[in-house]
Amino acid sequence: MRLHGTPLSHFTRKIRVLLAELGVDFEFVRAPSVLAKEGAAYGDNPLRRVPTLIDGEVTVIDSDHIARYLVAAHDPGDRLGVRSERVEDLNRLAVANGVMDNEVVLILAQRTGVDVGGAYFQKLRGGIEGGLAWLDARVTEDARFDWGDVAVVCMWQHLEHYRLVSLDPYGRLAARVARFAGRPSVLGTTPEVSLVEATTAGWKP
Ligand SMILES: N[C@@H](CCC(=O)N[C@@H](CS)C(=O)NCC(=O)O)C(=O)O
Repeated sequence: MRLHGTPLSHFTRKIRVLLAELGVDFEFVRAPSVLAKEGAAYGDNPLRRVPTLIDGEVTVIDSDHIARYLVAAHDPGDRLGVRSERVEDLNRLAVANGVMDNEVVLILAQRTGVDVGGAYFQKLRGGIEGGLAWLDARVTEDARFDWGDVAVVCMWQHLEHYRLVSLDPYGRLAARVARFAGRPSVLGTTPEVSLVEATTAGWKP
């Protein structure tokens, strides 16, 4: 099984964390960048995004769909609640994913020399802050590490890495992330660890 992604991709990291939690081996195929023009760089995802999972003849795109595919094959009991249909879980996932989407647009715009001071980019930043406040207000004391936590941890540590917005106002969310930060699946996939691993494996951005 091959997972196409980049070392710092937060959407790809959701799947790396899930695979580690499920104890499933895979080959991590690192794309040089998410600005490559050819679909081949993305495991033939026509949208030119990662992650893409290739399992024999099967190709799965989109992190949440990949997660569902993996759970169906490897974790019928769905211990992380990947397939939850509770509205609270769906909304939490949508907001964490949406924050990550906004980050991607801002980072790629900046990286390609676009002026990110305009109204649209300000709105995206507002969406990140609004999303973080929304998530912060809904943090629970639930001890279980679930699929929403996977998304939130990947979102949060990516924001910490890129420092797009101040994270100071979101103390409850920070505490929720800290609660799970020591799990091997999380520790082994942080942006910092991922960059070292990738460089050691000969990856060049
Ligand atoms: N909804 C997709 C989003 C994937 C996504 O946006 N991935 C980023 C990397 S973290 C990407 O490849 N961006 C390239 C682009 O948007 O052009 C998923 O959950 O897999």
